[in-house]
Amino acid sequence: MDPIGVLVLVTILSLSNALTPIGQSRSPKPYGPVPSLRQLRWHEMEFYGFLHFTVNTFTDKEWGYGDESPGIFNPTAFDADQIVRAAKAAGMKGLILTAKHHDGFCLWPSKFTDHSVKHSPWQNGKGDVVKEISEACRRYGLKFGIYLSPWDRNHKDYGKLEYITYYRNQLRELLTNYGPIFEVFLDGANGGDGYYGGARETRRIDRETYYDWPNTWALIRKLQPNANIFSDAGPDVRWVGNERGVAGETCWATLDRKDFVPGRADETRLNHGDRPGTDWVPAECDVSIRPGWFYHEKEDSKVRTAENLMDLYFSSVGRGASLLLNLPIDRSGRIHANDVKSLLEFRRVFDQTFGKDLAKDAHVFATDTQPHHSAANVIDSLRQTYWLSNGQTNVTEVVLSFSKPVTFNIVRLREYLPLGQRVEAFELDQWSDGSWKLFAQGTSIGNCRLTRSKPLTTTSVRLRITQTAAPPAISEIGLFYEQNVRQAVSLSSSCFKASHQSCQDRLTACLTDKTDDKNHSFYCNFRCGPAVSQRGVVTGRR
Ligand code: FUL
Ligand code: CA
Repeated sequence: MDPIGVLVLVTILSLSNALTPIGQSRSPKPYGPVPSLRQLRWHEMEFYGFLHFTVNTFTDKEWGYGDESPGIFNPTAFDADQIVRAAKAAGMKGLILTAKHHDGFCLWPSKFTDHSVKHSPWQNGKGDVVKEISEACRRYGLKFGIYLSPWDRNHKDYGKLEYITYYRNQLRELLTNYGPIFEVFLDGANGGDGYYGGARETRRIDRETYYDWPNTWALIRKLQPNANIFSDAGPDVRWVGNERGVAGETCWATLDRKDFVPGRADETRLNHGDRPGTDWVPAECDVSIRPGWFYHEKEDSKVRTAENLMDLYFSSVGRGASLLLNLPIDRSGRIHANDVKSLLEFRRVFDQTFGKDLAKDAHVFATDTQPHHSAANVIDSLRQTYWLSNGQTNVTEVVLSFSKPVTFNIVRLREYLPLGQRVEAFELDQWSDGSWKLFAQGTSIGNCRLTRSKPLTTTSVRLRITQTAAPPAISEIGLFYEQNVRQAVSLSSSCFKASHQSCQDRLTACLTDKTDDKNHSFYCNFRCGPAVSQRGVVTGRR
């Protein structure tokens, strides 16, 4: 391992209470890239929310052109507590707010522009959405993050060097005045037509050089060392390659980061990650609870159901990624009742499912272990304890046996991340009629792997690690029972049917949605269309 790797591991082992191995005499050798402490904390969050709110909420658009008057931003009953309570009730561990979307309107009274809440009638120009949401997050124990769109269709200097100074000035405000920030979300949409201070023209930028990302990342590190930086290229968290909430069936937390540039993404590679990869850059699944990111009354009947949200949880968190679920703030300045209803129902189903871990009563045996890392560590509910095999047998396996039969249909596996992502393939068997029968198999595990099967009733469950790059370090094995499992719900919205439609079908369906928004076809191409990785051209990025 290189000296930086050693330093990271030593830091992790000495600083992190939650992840410090208990009763360990010497540290086993990690495999490949390992997570930083900030990434480990992020992994533990798993499910958090996005809040989209700007002038678009009042113009009924998804992308503002940049010429909207701040005068139209006027929520009638803005209630940060209601918003944060809805997120908390759903089980979210944090919220990321669009402090500035592509239209350039700022939800906080930035010193560097007049295009902000200080020129809105809301709270007589004295309001600050960033302040109110960040403070409510702290009151309710949620972490707070920001989205600051690099693309700004309002600013006169967009495309010139001066704009980079403006962007960094704004970041400085957001990262110094609003408390601890857990994630800075750097969006990949870049350049195209816009108002640009009245020029009303198309501006193209060079995605590789224009933003000078390394220096902006350094500024974020300096101001908020614990903040995870998200972009198409990390460096801490990567885009999963789609906005449907679906990580690859195989999804490595590792990536060859040098091959990626924010705003120019190889979606397939982002979806799966790279093995063994040069850097630890796990995936985040950003997806909306409605077809759009912003609130539109016509989508009140298109809110995802609790079952659909459960499916999203399995296809994101259940594949080692995180779930960043968007909740649009409505024109009153609250989360709409329909969305709250789905969130509460999701939480009820979630708790009913994951509230009882049936593995807790097991007797656990493994083919081989290393000192201080016994097999019993996989059922103690602690991520920082793990079973470590010595890799001296051909088949590495661990068996959970029960004195009375258990019935389950979900298995949850977790690797001990500070030792790197080691397992490459596994199989699960149940003891049935006097022999082992295979019921699930998979590849990457990482932070979390969920397998769903038909209900099984058995006295023994066996995990076999069939391919691994180093002796496996498994921190948790859980067994759960999900009642009333339904088929994945398909919603009426064209853009949600993504997973079982071809890109072209999705695009056609999206375009035939009736709307008076002149940007709609542009937006459909962006959300549903094929990827076009042409530098500086915005259409069809995702
Ligand atoms: C995209 C944006 O263009 C959407 O409007 C939304 O903010 C989504 C999270 O990211 O790139
Ligand atoms: Ca454990």
